[in-house]
Amino acid sequence: MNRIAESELIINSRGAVYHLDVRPEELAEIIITVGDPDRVAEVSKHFDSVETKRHHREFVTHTGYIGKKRVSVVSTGIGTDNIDIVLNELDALANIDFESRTIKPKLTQLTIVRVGTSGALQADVPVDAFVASTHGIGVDNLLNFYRQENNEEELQLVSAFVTHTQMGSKMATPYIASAGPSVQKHFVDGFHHGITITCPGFYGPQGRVLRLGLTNPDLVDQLTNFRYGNHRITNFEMETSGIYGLGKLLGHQCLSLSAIVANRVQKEFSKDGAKAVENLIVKTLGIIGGI
Ligand code: R1P
Ligand code: URA
Repeated sequence: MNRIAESELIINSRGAVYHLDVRPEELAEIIITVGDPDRVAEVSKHFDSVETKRHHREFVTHTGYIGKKRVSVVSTGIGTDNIDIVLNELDALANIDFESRTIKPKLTQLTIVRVGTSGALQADVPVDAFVASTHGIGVDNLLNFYRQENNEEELQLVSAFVTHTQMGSKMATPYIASAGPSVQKHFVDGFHHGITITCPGFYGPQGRVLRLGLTNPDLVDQLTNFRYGNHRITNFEMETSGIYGLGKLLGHQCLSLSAIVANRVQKEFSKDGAKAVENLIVKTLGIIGGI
């Protein structure tokens, strides 16, 4: 069995993984990820009990129980560079033996549900609504560093996206990954469903103009108008494609949920984004508690 070197998997003096500062026994198999570190407590305040609280950099982790179900909530910070760290360290906690530094013979499949905020790209996906992402198309480059595995529909969809947007020559090659079907099937009622575009920034990469000109001023319109069969793009954010891409390659079931705080077509922003996020947290925990 190959031993993973100290430089590749970094374990601190507490026996915890480097960035998250979490030990294997401190992580549950159902994990909610949130971007904002302050949102971790907004989730765990609904737990029946909390057994572990860890905090290192932007990575806050609370593990506790909803009824008999053990759940962790972990903050990722913003962006897929952080998702590379969080997904790899969550998987290491579950699937690498920290004593022998070898991959466990029997792998554990984690359920990972992102509860985040997002900007809608369709007029009929209003502020304060919820989106469950069927796919993440990443224009952020992360998955291009990994050997990807896609089915035929995913390849055709991302190819249609590249043809439609002409992204890929000057920008990173767009990649695609899908939601985990066994978790996705529980999040139907009360959610809009569609493709999420994951960007490497909030302003230019999401077509926002403050003081700088953009290479593609028509980006928002192009994404709004994209169709592939019944698929359309519902929203923009900054983590989904990384979670779906790495989660799939590592064998986990992932779903990205968003509270819509901005509508880029209607040019509106939620009057109470915190309330929309709270509503999504309560709805998500209710569903997870009942799975
Ligand atoms: C940008 O404001 C951040 O909000 C969204 C984006 O994905 C990005 O992380 O998600 P969170 O509210 O979960 O951070
Ligand atoms: N998060 C994003 O990344 N974009 C938005 O427009 C709103 C939240």
